[in-house]
Amino acid sequence: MTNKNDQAQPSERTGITRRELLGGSVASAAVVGVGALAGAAGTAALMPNTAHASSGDNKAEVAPGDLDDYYGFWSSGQAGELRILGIPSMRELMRVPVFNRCSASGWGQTNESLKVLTDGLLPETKKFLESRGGTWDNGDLHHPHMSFTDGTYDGRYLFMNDKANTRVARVRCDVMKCDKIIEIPNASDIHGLRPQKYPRTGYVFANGEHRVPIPNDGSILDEPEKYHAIFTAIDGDKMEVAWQVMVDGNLDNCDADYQGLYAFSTCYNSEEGVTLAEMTASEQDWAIVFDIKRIEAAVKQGKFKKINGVPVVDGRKGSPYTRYIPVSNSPHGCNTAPDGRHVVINGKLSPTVSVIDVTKLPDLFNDKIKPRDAIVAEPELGLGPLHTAFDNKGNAYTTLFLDSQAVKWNLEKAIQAYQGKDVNPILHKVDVHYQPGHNHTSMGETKEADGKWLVSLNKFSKDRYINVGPMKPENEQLIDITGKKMKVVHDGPTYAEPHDCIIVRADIVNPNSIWDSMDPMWSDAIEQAKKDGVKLTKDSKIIRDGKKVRVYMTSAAPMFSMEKFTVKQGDEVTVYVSNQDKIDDLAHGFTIANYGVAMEVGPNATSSVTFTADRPGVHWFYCQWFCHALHMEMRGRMLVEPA
Ligand code: RUQ
Ligand code: CUA
Repeated sequence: MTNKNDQAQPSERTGITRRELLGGSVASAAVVGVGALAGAAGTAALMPNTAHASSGDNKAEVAPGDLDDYYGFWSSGQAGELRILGIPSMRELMRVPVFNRCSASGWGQTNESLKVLTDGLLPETKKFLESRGGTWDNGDLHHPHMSFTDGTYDGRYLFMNDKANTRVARVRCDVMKCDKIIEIPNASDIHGLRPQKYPRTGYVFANGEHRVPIPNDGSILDEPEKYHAIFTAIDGDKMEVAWQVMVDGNLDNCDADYQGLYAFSTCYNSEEGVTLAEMTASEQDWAIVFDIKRIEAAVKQGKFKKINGVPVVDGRKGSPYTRYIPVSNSPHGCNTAPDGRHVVINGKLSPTVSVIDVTKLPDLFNDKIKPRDAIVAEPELGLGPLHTAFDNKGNAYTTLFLDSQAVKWNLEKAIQAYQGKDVNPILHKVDVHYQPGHNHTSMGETKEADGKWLVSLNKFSKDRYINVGPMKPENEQLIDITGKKMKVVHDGPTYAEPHDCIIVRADIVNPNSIWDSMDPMWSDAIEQAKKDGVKLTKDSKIIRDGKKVRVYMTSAAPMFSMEKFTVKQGDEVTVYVSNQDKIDDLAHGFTIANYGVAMEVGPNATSSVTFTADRPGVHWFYCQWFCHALHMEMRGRMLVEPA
């Protein structure tokens, strides 16, 4: 195979090539996956891509008042939140705080959110955080993915990883709030995350990226040969670790098959080094295949070590539970195609992607074929292939980080080319701006992929927007893929730093417009009110319990049910606010001036906050959601008597 698809022309704006700008390390690092070509000195460009060919009848414009066809669920990296966008308008609709603190909603301050943020932490982390306010304030959210039933999204939950503090979170799609966060033991830094597609989720697969000693308690330090990476299957219903697999190398991204039999992870650093040079020394790394049934059987038969309370199966090379398929050095994205059969492993440092055929896997696990025999295609697509998305016509769309392009290619043609036929699998390339990482097609990771839209999540926006200073937004481009050629139709700036997104048909997502007043999110409040003889959603009452004071009030526009309450300096005060407005979009808030207290109270919801009243005086509390013509008057006083 030759390298005929490379783009090496200089940019009109800078006069240097994209490759010179960002590809410095590639010529040396590009590696021969089998059948691929090292180095990347390009020949002529295959296709010009500045002219946008006309494409299908997809309409990107959504007029004022019109609704989008899809929900986009976006991650936000170290911003720690989940974002909801409308597609195709690319309008940002909502932010759902998850690993971050949010001063608008009180996430990280309300008792309800603190419970979610702390309940699932490991004992040693709880101890570590004791002197640091009890919770993590940051998280690095990369991969938001919806729960599946029978190969497609089912609208129940969204699951997402925290790379920074080794956690996995779940967002309830009925209310679009995070209801569970668990810390994953034994692993370090959860990166790749995907739900089981079939028969349902089921498991949420999560890759521990970095290799660490187990246990990581200081007894082993600078002995990297004793470090391990851990693959985790979480029970998505209970949000508990079901089992773990110890592996060789570092785990990067993962995906699940459409049969409920296998999961896949890209695995770099087979060298098991700790420096950049060591990690990229060898020419090959792996795609690891996990045999779910064998692992489940091993767990049943007790063939595991219990470490930190969870079963850990030894899946290192040579074990019956895994197979290590050699691919070129440092693969990155891992994407199962909607045909239910193919899995694309993205080369990153190699210009190729490797395609695994899942029908070969039973033979592979029974040692009837060699690992490389599970590969059925390895097309060379361009420089820096990171992630691949799919349409419903057998085509794949891969981001080329170094080339700043999206490449459309055909799976069947790539398979034929691998068999030696003279066909070019590449159908089209389009410039994106700039350096794309993830991409995603509408419904593209489900069997209902519809081939309408592709979003390219570009890491750099550079000159695409008016200058906002040294830090620029990322640039998320919407691409119409209904025609033969891809067409970029919209630029969407985003704040740091979405890695990944999914695009879900709107009819699948049906959130409620108001809360159920007895929602389990505030089960502690419901219980406490019961003990205090208070009707949570109706009563206004102050309960004094030694130094603890519980203030129960309701809100109904434009009033709180209490115009004042009195506490003593030094009291530990908990305020419960139950919003009685059972009306769409009628949220209230509760802020206490000069006390650092602020929280949202959604329609028919209860929120509570606990603080020490250590500042005597008159403190107004007020509603911070503009709820009524008399919103400014929606307030009252907290009187704190000096000690
Ligand atoms: S990763 S740019 Cu964190 Cu999903 Cu690939
Ligand atoms: Cu209630 Cu403003």
